[in-house]
Amino acid sequence: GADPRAGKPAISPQEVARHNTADDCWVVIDGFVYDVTFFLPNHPGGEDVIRANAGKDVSAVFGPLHAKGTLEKNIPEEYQLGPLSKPMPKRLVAPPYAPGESPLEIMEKQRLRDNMPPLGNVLNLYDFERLASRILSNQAWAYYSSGADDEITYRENHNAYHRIFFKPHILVDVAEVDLHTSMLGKPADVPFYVSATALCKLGNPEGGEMDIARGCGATAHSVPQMISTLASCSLDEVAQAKVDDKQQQWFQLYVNSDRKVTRDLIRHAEELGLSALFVTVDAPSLGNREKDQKIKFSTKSDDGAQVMQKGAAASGRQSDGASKALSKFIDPSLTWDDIAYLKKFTDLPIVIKGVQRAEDAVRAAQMGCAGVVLSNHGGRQLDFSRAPIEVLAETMPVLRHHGLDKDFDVFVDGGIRRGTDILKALCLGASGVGLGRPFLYANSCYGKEGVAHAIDIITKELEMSMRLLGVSKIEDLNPGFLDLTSLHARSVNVARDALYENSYREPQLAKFLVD
Ligand code: 173
Repeated sequence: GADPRAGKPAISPQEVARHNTADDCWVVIDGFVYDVTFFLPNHPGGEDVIRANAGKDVSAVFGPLHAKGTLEKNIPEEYQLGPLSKPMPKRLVAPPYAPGESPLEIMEKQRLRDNMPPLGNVLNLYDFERLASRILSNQAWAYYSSGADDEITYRENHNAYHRIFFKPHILVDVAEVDLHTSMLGKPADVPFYVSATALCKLGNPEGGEMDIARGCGATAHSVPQMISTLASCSLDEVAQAKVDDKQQQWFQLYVNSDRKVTRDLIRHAEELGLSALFVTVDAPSLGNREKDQKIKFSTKSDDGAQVMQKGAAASGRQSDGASKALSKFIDPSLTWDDIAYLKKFTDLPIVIKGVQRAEDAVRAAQMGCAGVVLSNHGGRQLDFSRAPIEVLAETMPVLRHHGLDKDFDVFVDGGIRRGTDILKALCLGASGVGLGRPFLYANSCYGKEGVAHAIDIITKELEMSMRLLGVSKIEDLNPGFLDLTSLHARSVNVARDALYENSYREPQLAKFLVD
């Protein structure tokens, strides 16, 4: 239909600037003026952030946290006032949200961004992570990197891979190594996918999730992309960013307390050709991520000293932050009955994401789900959840015992950084593995080229490791290639993983104002 906003008269910056109070609050977003006065109490992220920017151009604050179409959906037409006649003066343009960062630090990050090493110098996934830790805004780094509580599970997810060793076969013809497999009944070039992560625009404000779609289709191997319910690009934008038709996109679903919203979302995903529904079940409430919370109420003075912000933020009211605000719609009363309902509602294959014990995988298989993701949400939900690779070793024999391992895909995600990690999961019976953060970091540092390079890195690592293991086809992998003696011995000593540990940032303790 016609754009209802077309033909509205232009509004001057001076006019916008006059409406700068909580009772009369206008803002500019991407060259258009909105009256958001009525909307203030309904803003999921709280009133304060809008009120603090009344009468200003807030595009840089708004952009990374809201998908396209958010305004049209939430602001009635009569409050979409009209185009801005000319740019707002600089003092009335809100800078990107940068808690805890001095102007000097922001400049330094920009300098680093302008001087990124050539992609050829990025040898492994840790390199992306290391670079990202230097150039991301404090907000993005805190949000992306954080795990729950003491981040024991976050680290255990990766460390558990250290407790598995290989038993290679020798003198096998590995001249050709074939990574082709199938996932959810469709052919797949490689046995891994980009897992869903919210808010990709925090790290890549221009490309967001669209650059992940572009990168996933840019290499010789097409890689499936799981798109988050909380993507910072709209589903349409990410679907349109696909490079070719054989590229798979899946939808990660958070079930909304308002089931109509969820039904509409699923229909929309179907219309856009998304080919599977991953229902996340491990986040009835958002985990306790303290790095993420801390950043919301800390700020740094120019000399670099951490100080607590005074006023509303220091009261702790805002310390929930954007992710907590965005998660309020997730239905904590979700049960297996809802899964049965979703199964009836859609013909898309349904995969339960966030399974942490064998019985639940069995139950998902018995009720006709297409698969499960053994996952603890990248260590961001329940701390002391077990590592997915350990859960996989427990689950596959149980599924086989019940005869439920055929036509049922078991995926794992969390802590995967190397081709050997993937290989271990495949040997244990995984149909494929998901990587989240590594792609966030690659996308944040280099956009779609970074995503494509990350895919190349993992693909090459996997291919080489298979060759050295003495296997030429995915289907020939089995647990017989693994020494699992230490898998459950969580305190076993193995060689220090310097690359991993060097890119791991320790959380900070509370500081006094005078520190
Ligand atoms: O892990 C997350 O951060 C996540 O899943 C989420 C959930 C709700 C809002 C934002 C992010």
